Amino acid sequence: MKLQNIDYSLYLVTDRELAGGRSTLEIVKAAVQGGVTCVQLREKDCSTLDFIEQAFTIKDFLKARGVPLIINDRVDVALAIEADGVHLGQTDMPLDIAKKIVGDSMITGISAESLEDAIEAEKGGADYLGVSPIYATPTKTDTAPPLGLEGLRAIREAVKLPLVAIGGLNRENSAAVIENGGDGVAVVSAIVAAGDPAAAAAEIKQIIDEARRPCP
Ligand code: TZP
Ligand code: MG
Repeated sequence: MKLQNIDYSLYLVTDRELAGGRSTLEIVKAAVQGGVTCVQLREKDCSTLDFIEQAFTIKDFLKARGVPLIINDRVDVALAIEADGVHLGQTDMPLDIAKKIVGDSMITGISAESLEDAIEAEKGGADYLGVSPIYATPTKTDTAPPLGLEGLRAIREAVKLPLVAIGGLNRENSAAVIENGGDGVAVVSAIVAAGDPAAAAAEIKQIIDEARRPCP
């Protein structure tokens, strides 16, 4: 059965290229210590064997701490390791086919690059949306045009699903994401490339938590 009530507040997306020689497990451990609430394992250039072995190791670490693990792109890898979820972009496996394959065993997240994508993914039964990108980012350059906070707000008004914003997010702009309808902030470089990923995660987490608190 898929997990319910996932806390998407601070959603780490891994990237081994930006880790400065540190292992993905090391980054994940530090990020979770800092307060990351959800982890997506994103591997673009490794063998299937490497992906699966790494995913099992990271799953063991996260499971013991109650932090969900979501696999990027690869429905087969997500099933193989019994991940908590799979995340699919607009040119990955279509949602209806992925749902046929994974059934009710895991959550499915969809990258929405437009209002239309968001509405369609909600209709199709996605569990959450990655709203992408909010800002242009050197971490991923083959993106749709940035949606900005206006685009995030428009999607917030149109769909009920949890919205996890991604693209150029960091301690400077995470509060604005929450204030404009985001349920979570997804981050690659602001944590993975940080000298102290635990401290970077803790700082962004605190900013998110404070942005949620009602004004006194
Ligand atoms: N999808 C849309 S933008 C992006 C992904 C995976 C990369 C975000 O990276 P960063 O370093 O947090 O801007
Ligand atoms: Mg993808």
